This record gives sequence, C-alpha cells and structure tokens, in this order.
Amino acid sequence: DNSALGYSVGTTLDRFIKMKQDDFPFASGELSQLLRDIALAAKIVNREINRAGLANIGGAFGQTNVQGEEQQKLDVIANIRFTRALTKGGEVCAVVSEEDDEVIDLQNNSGKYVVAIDPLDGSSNIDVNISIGTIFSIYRRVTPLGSPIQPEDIMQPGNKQVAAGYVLYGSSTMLVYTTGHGVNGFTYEQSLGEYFLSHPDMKAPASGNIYSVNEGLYNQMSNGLQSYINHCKENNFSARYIGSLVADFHRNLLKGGIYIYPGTTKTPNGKLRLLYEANALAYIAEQAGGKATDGHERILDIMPTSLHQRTPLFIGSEKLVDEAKTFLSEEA
Ligand code: AHM
Ligand code: MG
Repeated sequence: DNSALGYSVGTTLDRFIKMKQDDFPFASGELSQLLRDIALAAKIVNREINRAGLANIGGAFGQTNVQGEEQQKLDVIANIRFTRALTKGGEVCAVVSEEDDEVIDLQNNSGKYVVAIDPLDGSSNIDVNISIGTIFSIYRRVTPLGSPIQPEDIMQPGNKQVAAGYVLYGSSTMLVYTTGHGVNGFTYEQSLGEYFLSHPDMKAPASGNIYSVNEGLYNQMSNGLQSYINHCKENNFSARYIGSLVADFHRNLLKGGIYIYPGTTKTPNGKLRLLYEANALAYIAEQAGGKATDGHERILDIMPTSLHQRTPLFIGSEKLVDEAKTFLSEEA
C-alpha cells in the first residue's frame, strides 16, 4: 500500500495523473492531458476489440500497409481512434504511426508534443482471440512552438522520450506508462469505465527463467544467438512466445525473462520498429530496472534515420539481457 505517497492501489488513473502533476508545479498539465487523451482512445479501441468476434469486424481489410503486411480492419479503426484523440486534444503537433507511410502533420503548430504510436500491435492475433496491444512514445518537439514541424522534431532518439506506455488488451485491459519516474500499471474496470492503479511502481525482476523468441527463425540466427538459445535450454528456461509484443513483454516484465526479436539472415534488422515499438518498451524496461539493446547498442541511444526503421530487440531482465549480449559478442 502506497497511501503514504498520497495514492493507493485502487486510485483511478485520472486521480493518479493529477497527483503526479502536482509534483511538477511548473508543468503546464498538457502532458497529463495527452495521457488522458490516449487512455480515453484506448477505452474506445478496447470496446471495438471486445466486439470484434461478434460484430465480424475482425479479419483482413484487403489492403496492405507501408510494411507490406496485411492490414486488419481493427488496425485501421484503432489508428483512426488514436489519431483523432491526438488531433482533438490539441497538445500534439505530429504523429508517427505504424499504419501511415508519412508523418501526420496535425497542422497544430502550438502543439508541444510529438507522438509515435503503433495503434494495434500483434494484429495477426486479432482473428484468433489472442492478446494485442497499443504502444506509444511521447516526445517534446525541439523546434520553436508556432513554427512548422521539422524532421528533427520527429527523428529523436528514445532517450528523449518524455513519456511512453502501452495498453494490453488481454484477459484484462491494462495501461502501463512511465514519465521517467518509475512505471505504473492500471487495470481497466469495464463496467465503471475507469482505470485503477493495480501495479504501482513496477519493477522487472533482475533475472528470470523465461525466454521469448520465435524459434522457427533458429536456422536464420547468428551462431552467438543460437548458442544463447541453447544456453537457455540447458538451464531449463521456460519458452513462452505469444507473438504479440506487448503481451510477451508484459509477462516477462512481471515474471522475469527476456524477449528477443533478432536480426536474421533474411532480415538483418529484425522485424520490430524502433520509433513506435522498441523505444517505448525500452524506456519502460529501463524505468523498471530492466534493459533493452539491439545486441550491441542501448536501444534508447539509437539515432533514428528513417521513420519506419527496424531494429533487433533484446529486452527484459537485466541479467538475462547482459548474458545474451555476451553470447552475441563472443561469436565474432
Ligand atoms: P505487427 O506490428 O504487424 O503486429 O507485428 C509485430 C508483431 C509483434 O507483436 C510480435 O512480437 C512479432 O510481430 C511476432 O513476429 P513473428 O510472427 O515473426 O514471431
Ligand atoms: Mg506493430
């Protein structure tokens, strides 16, 4: 119980955000409002997701997105919901979304923030009733307010994030976020329409025995990574892989483990995107005491060079990520 801190398990998200805002008397409150906007859009998306099976709105939409992947109807819906919320909120000047080739300039030059978002990650799992998620990163624009947005407002390294979070649409729906002062998790109570603080000050176990990787890629992996995977097996780790990044990350954050999406011979940079997948989770992992690397470099220090760039990702418990890195560096 954290009641000495002014909140306790069961505090609503709105109250929690308000309390945290009071910790920063000079903050304008716009970031708080932006978090609320995202939380509200997530409620709407949650409703659509829960209806998906019934309303037959899941399934392929028959279009492909910029990544050449099949776009599902719900991806489109989620993208619309989040961009609309970010547009109406007024705090944001630009959005980078997995679903849009180009930066969305909201034509709001007084907006202080830039948001990078994967509105619905793990979308190949929608049709089979498996957990999916939303991932978001928030940056402060670097060019002066009132002027048109510039590439440098968008292409910032992860270490410049002012907040990041994810929503997990799972057996319960949860919102987990950080503003750089630890990580807090909120569970959505559907009938009340409220998020309640359920996981205050989340900490990643320093070690663990879960490894999460698509082992079907084994023959395309580097020798170093193959030996690391064999090491996990020799040490009787549990293999857990949902194929939904948010869900795999969240489980390992709570239980202790490592999630790997490696570069392979076919895709040297792996599959996941730096701007709206890896950076947000890396920030949360570090805030919870964990780590995130591309195998060589800290994820948060990678300078982006393109909007939809991919990066290998090794993320989770500190000891496991360090160990994996050692195996990778020994292969040379
Ligand atoms: P998506 O953004 O198209 O949904 O793809 C990202 C997903 C992640 O959620 C998941 O970790 C990964 O793809 C799984 O990839 P694979 O099927 O290659 O293991
Ligand atoms: Mg994705």
